[in-house]
Amino acid sequence: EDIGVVAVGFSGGQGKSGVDAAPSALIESGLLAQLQNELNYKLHGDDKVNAYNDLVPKEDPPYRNMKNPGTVSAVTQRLSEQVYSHAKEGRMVLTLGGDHSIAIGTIAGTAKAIRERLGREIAVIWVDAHADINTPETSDSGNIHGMPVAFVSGLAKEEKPEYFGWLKSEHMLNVNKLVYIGLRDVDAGEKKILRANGIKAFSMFDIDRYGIGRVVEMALAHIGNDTPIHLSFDVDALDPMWAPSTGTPVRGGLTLREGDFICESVHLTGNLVAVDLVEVNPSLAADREAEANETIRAGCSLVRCALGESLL
Ligand code: DIR
Ligand code: MN
Ligand code: MN
Ligand code: MN
Repeated sequence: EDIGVVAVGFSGGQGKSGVDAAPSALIESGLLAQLQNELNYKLHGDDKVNAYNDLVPKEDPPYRNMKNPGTVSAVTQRLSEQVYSHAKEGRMVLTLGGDHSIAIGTIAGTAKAIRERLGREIAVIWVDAHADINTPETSDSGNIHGMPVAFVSGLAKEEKPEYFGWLKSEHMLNVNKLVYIGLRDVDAGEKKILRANGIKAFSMFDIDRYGIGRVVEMALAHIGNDTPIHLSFDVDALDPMWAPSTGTPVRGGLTLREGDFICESVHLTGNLVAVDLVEVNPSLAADREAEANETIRAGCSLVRCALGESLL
């Protein structure tokens, strides 16, 4: 089986440097070699990390309260083209971030390719402590990694091509095909958006109440059988016990096993078309070496599970 690999060394969707070093850390720890040698995938695409420095404008002042809007727009547009070119060949696409703003590009790319190739809409399973569905106007931080879902679903609209106006209907995600797992830090404005649009979300409360098995079952039932699935996994969905090295850790999260279980279950559907792993930040650890390594190890585990390693 063929996989398109996109390694995105990008941190402009939020304020902390270091998340751009994640793809190389994941690759150096052996992730791609394992996919190739142990899971027998044929890898295409990036063998080194793309920093997209050529796309960074000379000046990038805030626009509609967004920080680095021109940079994030240009990088995600390029990324959407890369992901599209893999997905239209029928490859599953693995994107290693970077912060979660990059999902604007990855989802835009798969949505367009799957529309063209299969005439289908994709579903997105967004695993995260956060909903990342702020519009520029509801965001307190101005960080675009808190807004990607709003942009790819058309809830945040913008005409100017240099500020995400390049997103067209063929790139868009239908919010009925979106489901969240792991939420526990959702802004007031985001809660309004989730409610107003009837978006399906399983919080940590739901996981405690039903258990991860039933939650995943319900999430997959919501999406429907036979729907191509894009899994966007923010490592901060995991409890900081398992993934301490991330920009916005929130206590009370998923165990590593629960995270792996989500990935395994999505793999088992046979409908996975894309995986993002984002927000690993090896430089944000109190006890650097140990905590960074734990987080990288957790990220590798999630990806391997999504690609079928635990199948017997
Ligand atoms: C907050 C934090 N909701 C924001 N968001 C994220 O800045 O919009 N942290 N995504 O990872
Ligand atoms: Mn998050
Ligand atoms: Mn918050
Ligand atoms: Mn996120």
